[in-house]
Amino acid sequence: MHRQDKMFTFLLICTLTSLLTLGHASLPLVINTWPFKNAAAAAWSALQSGGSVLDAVERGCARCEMEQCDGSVGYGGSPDESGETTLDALIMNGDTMEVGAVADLRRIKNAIGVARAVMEHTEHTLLVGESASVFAENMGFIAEDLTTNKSVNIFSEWLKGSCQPNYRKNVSPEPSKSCGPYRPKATWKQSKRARHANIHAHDTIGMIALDRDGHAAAGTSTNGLTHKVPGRVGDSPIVGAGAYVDSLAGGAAATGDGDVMMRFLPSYLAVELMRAGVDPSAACKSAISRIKRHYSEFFGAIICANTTGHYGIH
Ligand code: SD4
Repeated sequence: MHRQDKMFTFLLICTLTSLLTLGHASLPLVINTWPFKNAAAAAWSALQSGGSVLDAVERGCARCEMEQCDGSVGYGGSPDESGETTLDALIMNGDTMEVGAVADLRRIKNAIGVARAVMEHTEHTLLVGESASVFAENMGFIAEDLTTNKSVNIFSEWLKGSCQPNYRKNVSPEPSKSCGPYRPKATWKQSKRARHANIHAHDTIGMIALDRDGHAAAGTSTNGLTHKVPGRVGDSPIVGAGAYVDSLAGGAAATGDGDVMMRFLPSYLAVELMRAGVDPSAACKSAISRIKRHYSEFFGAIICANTTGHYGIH
C-alpha cells in the first residue's frame, strides 16, 4: 500500500477505536503520522488509565523512540555526515501554550522526555546540541551511545558511495560526486532544491491527543534526515512547524522535508485555519498547498484535528 494510504488507514483505525470504545463520542482522540500502531496504543492506554493528554503524547512518542519506528525515530537511525544519530523532539500543552523542545540532542534516547523536562523544569522553550544533552543528564536521563550496527552500516555504505546523497550545494569539490571536506565555491548559482527528502528517507512521529474535557496536546520525535549536515535541525522541534496545538482551536503535526516545511509553519497555519472554522481536512490541504506553491516537488504531509475530534490529513 502507498505510504500515504497506509497513514490514512491508520488514522481511521485510531478513530474507530475511540468510537467503538466510547459509543457516539469522537473524543478522546489520539492520532499520529505513519502507521505506528504501538505508539498510538501507548498514548491511548495512557489516556485510558487516567493520564493527561501530555502523558499520552509523551508515552506515544517515547514508544516509537524505543521501537526505533521505521529507523526514523530514536537511536540508531539517520546517521549524519559524521555517522552520529542526533534527535529532535517537541511537546506542546494546548491549554497553557507551553512548549518544550530539544534539537540536535546527542547521546540521550528519550528525546520527547527531555523535551517535556525543558517545558516543565525550565522557563525556556528549546535547548539544543551538547548543552541539551548535559541538561538531560542533570535531569536524570541516561547518556548512552545512539550508534547501532545498522547506523554504522548505513554510514559506511554512504562513505563507500562517495557520500551520496548529501545536502551540500555550491561547494567544491562537487558534492554530487565527492565527499568533503567542502569549501564554498567562488561562483554561486541558484539551483532548484534537490529532492533528497523522499518518502523512503523519513518517518517522523507527530501526535495529537485530545480528551473529553477539552484538553489538547501535540508532540513530535525524530532523528531527522539521513546524512544531514551535523548541527542540522529539522522542523520537528520548531513550534508551529513540526507541531502546534491550542485547546481552543485544535492541533496539527507534520512530517516530511523539514528544511522546507519550517519556512512555512504549516502546523501553525492549519491550527489557525481551524480556529477560523475551516474543517481539518481543508486546513491540512491549505497548509500543504502553501508550501507547494513555492516548492512544487515538496514531499510531506500534515495531520489536523479540531476540538470536536474531527480530523484530516493531507
Ligand atoms: C525532518 N521532518 O527532520 C523531519 C523528517 C520527517 O517524516 O518528517 N520525517 O525534516
